[in-house]
Amino acid sequence: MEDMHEKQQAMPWWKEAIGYQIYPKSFKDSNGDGIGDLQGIRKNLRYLKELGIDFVWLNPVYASPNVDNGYDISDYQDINPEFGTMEDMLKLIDEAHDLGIKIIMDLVINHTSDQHPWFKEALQGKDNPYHDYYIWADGNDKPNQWESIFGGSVWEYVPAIDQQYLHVFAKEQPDLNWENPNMRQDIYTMIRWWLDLGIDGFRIDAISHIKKSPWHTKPKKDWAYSPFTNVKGIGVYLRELSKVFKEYDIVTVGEASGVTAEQAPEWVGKDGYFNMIFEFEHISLWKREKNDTMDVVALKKALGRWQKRLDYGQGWNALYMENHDVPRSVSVFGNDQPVYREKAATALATMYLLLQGTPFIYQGQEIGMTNMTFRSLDELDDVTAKNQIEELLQMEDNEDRKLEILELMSSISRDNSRTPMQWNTSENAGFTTGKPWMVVNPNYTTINVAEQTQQPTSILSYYKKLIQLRKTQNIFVSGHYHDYLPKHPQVYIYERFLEEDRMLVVVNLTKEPAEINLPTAISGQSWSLVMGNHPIGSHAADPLSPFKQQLKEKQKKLALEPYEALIYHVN
Ligand code: TEU
Ligand code: CA
Repeated sequence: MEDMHEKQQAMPWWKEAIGYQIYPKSFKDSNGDGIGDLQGIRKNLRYLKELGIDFVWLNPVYASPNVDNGYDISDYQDINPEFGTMEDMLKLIDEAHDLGIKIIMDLVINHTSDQHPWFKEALQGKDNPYHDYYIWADGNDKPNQWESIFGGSVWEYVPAIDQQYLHVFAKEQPDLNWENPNMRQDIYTMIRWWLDLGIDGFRIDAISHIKKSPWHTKPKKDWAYSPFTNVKGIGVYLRELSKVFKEYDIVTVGEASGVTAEQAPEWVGKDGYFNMIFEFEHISLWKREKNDTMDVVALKKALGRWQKRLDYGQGWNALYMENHDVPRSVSVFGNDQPVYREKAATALATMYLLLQGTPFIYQGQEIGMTNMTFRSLDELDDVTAKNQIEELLQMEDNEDRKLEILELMSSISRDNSRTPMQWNTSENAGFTTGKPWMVVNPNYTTINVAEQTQQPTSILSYYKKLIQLRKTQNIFVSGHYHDYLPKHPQVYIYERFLEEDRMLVVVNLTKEPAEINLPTAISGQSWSLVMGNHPIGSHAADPLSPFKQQLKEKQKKLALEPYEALIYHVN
């Protein structure tokens, strides 16, 4: 009894949970102004419940001039009127809780908006108490050549006070000075205020950038952002921040670019700064060219490295294939041609959802939404896309050039994942009755929630089944990880095991058929098929060949269809 109690206590809710990321601006508009809003989310909580979601991460909904779609916050304790009111927010939290869904918010504390009252005060000059909330250098000579993540220099000159401030992102996003204890205390007060309102945690934005190197530091050869990414000594601030979090029973997910698997236990181990992080290693492997093939071996290596480094209680991690900063996974890790799309989407789902960690699904991923073919440069909205376009057009500005850029943006832009959620076949995909703030992908007529809800062989139905499988088989939460055939160029094959119990996940990540030689560790036993993506999409009519229902003891080979995914349980 004692033992069981301990066991139960040792399993925090977020290890068994499935997260869902909502980009509020593009999720659902409730009042016809073309902009998604909190009411729109409230109306669709049931949809999330049926999908099997336990908690939602909301991209920023705070007051903001929207230079970077809410990642430039002008008031941390207010809601952007485009999205609704504080009352709507409280209702959303309540209604979600009634359905057993938790809500976590985005916490953007590397920087504020240049419209934040602190920054406006800071601009008054050195004597202002808020001046030191930001990072300054005297005069107009750049102290270094550091490049901003959004392009251009990190320094912006303010003639009125003859000083420059540092911004890692857009110039309208000045970086906060974490060396200032008053600034830190103000941030902690704000954090407690939200947590006292009853939210269930935070996704902490760009947190690996809060510490900067001494000004004279040069970027590493292959990495322009190294002087302000995961800089030595950052742990002092993260430790202090994590103490505030630990006052509450919440989940924290740090966005941690530049953190390596080797360093991960310090970040997400038992006494880590966060419960989990979004690592960048695997996600940066997407293919940038339309007809490129993904490097399966590299992907397995990246995912596997993190799995192994955090296994056996060394830590925990977030699992994800998509978010609002990267193109759609089916387009860049899979294949969005109609013949392959459904298979590829479900293959990717099978691959990552059954790893060790807490899975996140990005809105629309569960129906296999694809990248957008942008038709004119005006259709792009993202601040980084605009900067890039401007830069590219400076080199050469003509119609051919524009077409080239359009094609490039249609494969790499963050806007690919920000097109409105595709609910049904009515106008604007059922996202809005007005004019959508951002182009709707015309493929909504074939890719949408309403139709996939009806179809038992849809991507959406597959996600539901997969989520239920994960929820009913504890081995997927508590089991260890082992992968096989790391050099196989097409197939990801890994096992989750817990004592005598074993589950095997086999996924062909390419559009070619594949064959694997089963290692003796697998062929030493017989296995039965639990689930697969065989009846999904274009191959729906083919019966599953009988030999796939079982892996017989001593079986030597297994053949896979393009993007086929199979899950076996040891007999
Ligand atoms: O993204 C941050 C981000 O992309 C960097 O942390 C990352 O370090 C970079 O790609 C390094 O190469 C977050 C949000 O997700 C994004 O939408 C915001 O635009 C950004 O922060 C600024 O707040
Ligand atoms: Ca609206």
